Amino acid sequence: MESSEENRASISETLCPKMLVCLAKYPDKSHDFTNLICIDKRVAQVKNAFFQTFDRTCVNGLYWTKMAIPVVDFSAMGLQNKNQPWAENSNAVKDLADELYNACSTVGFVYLKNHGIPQEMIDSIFVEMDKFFALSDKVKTKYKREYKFCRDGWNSFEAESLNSEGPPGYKETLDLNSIYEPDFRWPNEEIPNFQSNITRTYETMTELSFRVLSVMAIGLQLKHDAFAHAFEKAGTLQGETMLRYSYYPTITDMSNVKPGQLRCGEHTDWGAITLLIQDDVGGLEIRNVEGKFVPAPPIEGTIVVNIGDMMERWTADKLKSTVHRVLIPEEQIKRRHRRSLALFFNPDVDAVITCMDGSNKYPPVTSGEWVQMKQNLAHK
Ligand SMILES: O=C(O)CCC(=O)C(=O)O
Ligand SMILES: [Fe+2]
Repeated sequence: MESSEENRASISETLCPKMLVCLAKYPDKSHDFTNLICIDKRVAQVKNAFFQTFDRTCVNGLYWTKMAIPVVDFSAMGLQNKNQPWAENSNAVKDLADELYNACSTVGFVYLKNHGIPQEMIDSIFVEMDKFFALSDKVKTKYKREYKFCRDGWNSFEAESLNSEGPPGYKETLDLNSIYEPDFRWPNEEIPNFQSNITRTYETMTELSFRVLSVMAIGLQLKHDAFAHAFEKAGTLQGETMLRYSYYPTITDMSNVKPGQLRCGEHTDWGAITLLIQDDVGGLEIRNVEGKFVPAPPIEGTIVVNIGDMMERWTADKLKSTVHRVLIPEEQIKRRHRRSLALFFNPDVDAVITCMDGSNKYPPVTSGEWVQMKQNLAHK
């Protein structure tokens, strides 16, 4: 940016505990910085940001770039207001539904802020999960996921290729699906209170997912409960919802990395919606409509929601399931371990996914058949 333009900018900076929040004001409105996010080693949080790395601008020594992924304020339906009644035709909910629809029908990814999941809960779940990944492989093997007949448990290092064409992801994961079944294998012996802590988070994320689905349904001009009936068995063997913690180990020696290997290969998610909470390391990228991968950096206090393949089918392509991946950072210093927590909020095994607009664009398929097919590809 030219220095004359730079002088017109008045940017106030407030240091948050982990993040620099930059608020840009252009008195003459010649530049709208509400859609920009600050980069340059520090990540900033700006209302409704859009990110495109190829379009970088320097203002007052800070680099700004357009965000590809909208940030939507979920307050009207956030869990912090869950005791207050809400009306599907209130203006606040309708506006939110429009914003969410716009994001999910174009980008397929959105950040939600003011979602109402307490930060302490998120922090404590990362602590609990890290305890699991710190166990020896011998102990973790007690909880191993056996693919043919089980959707729960630990996937050892490099066990999964989400991009079935490419090498396996440089990661381990812990999958929790049928957590309400009495014989669920909880590592309570090694990690006291693991079950109660994880269950509490699972239930909170599930509650938020139902709210997100309600808002999506309204945005699609459907009744708010149009999707809810298909998610009644989450947490049982008849459910397909899965909580997954991904642990991407530190990469100390690049010679251990296979050609073309990523932390998580290029893929779309298989199910309805995914709620994703990442730590502060970064590396997640999504493919934009021009086919370019653009960063989806961590933004403190937000969670990412993205559309999966089943939701795309269900809505006859109105909502978009977008390809994404997690990179291995080029710089050594960034190759420290990374973690993410995802709730794949998926319809029950026997739920039949039929195009909601009655178009028959895709033949009906059960959620169970669909997930099984995808899983077989990822774990050949
Ligand atoms: O770790 C992440 O940020 C994303 C992982 C992911 O996309 C997945 O597990 O489906
Ligand atoms: Fe994914």
